[in-house]
Amino acid sequence: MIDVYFWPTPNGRKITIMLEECGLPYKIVPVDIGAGDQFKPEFLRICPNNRMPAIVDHDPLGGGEPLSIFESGAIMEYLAEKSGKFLPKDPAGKYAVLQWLHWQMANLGPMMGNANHFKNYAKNIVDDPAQLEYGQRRFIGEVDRLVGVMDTQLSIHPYLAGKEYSIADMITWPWAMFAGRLAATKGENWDAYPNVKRWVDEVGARDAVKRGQAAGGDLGNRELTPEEEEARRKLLFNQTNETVRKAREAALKG
Ligand SMILES: N[C@@H](CCC(=O)N[C@@H](CS)C(=O)NCC(=O)O)C(=O)O
Repeated sequence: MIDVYFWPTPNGRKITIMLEECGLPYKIVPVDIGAGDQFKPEFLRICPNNRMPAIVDHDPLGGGEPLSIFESGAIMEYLAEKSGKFLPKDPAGKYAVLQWLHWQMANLGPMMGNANHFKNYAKNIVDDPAQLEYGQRRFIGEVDRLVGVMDTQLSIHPYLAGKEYSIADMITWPWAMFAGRLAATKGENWDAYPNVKRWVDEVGARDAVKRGQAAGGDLGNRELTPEEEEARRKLLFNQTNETVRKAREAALKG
């Protein structure tokens, strides 16, 4: 059984989608990131970076003690190796997939996260409209460039790594499905990315993707009070060297 430390966000859903695709049994362990569960000692002992997702495999590849892994890219590689699915074994095929997987981890995910921050959250934090405007221009601009890179690739190939659906598609899809909304000033607009839209729809129509996307969907549904919203903002946007160091040191002592 694999425990998945999870909250229903794009990074969490990468893992439930992959687990559904490869049919490995799993159990969701909720990590309410708005309530501070990512700072609980039991979670920090698994994930030093106080970010979900993470997994603990109680029947790990190679046997032995339960294995814990954090960072969604590493988890996807592990699950592909364990199941023998969605990551070719020949070097050319394998690295065709891994280069796109790392592209998502280092580029699309962080840039979309920052674009979302400046578009939807920063107005409650930043007073200076010029700062807000610059943040939006910088990160939404970079998202536009990255989705353009994807769109060109998907105009040549059905999937990101070529002919075969792989973990590169699964890791990118939960973020890329928001590209039309993030790039548009209002509503949703896919005009600039028709090939990404074709792929978003095609991947989204897979039964396992639907199940992975729906998993844990009842978590995080509750409407927060203004006080809870304020506490959540403080928790998510005020983390420093000192706060994370103290929490992890306490976790390791406990
Ligand atoms: N690079 C990490 C990013 C994970 C990440 O950013 N997770 C967010 C939710 S999507 C989180 O746990 N945030 C908690 C916090 O900001 O304290 C991965 O891909 O696993």
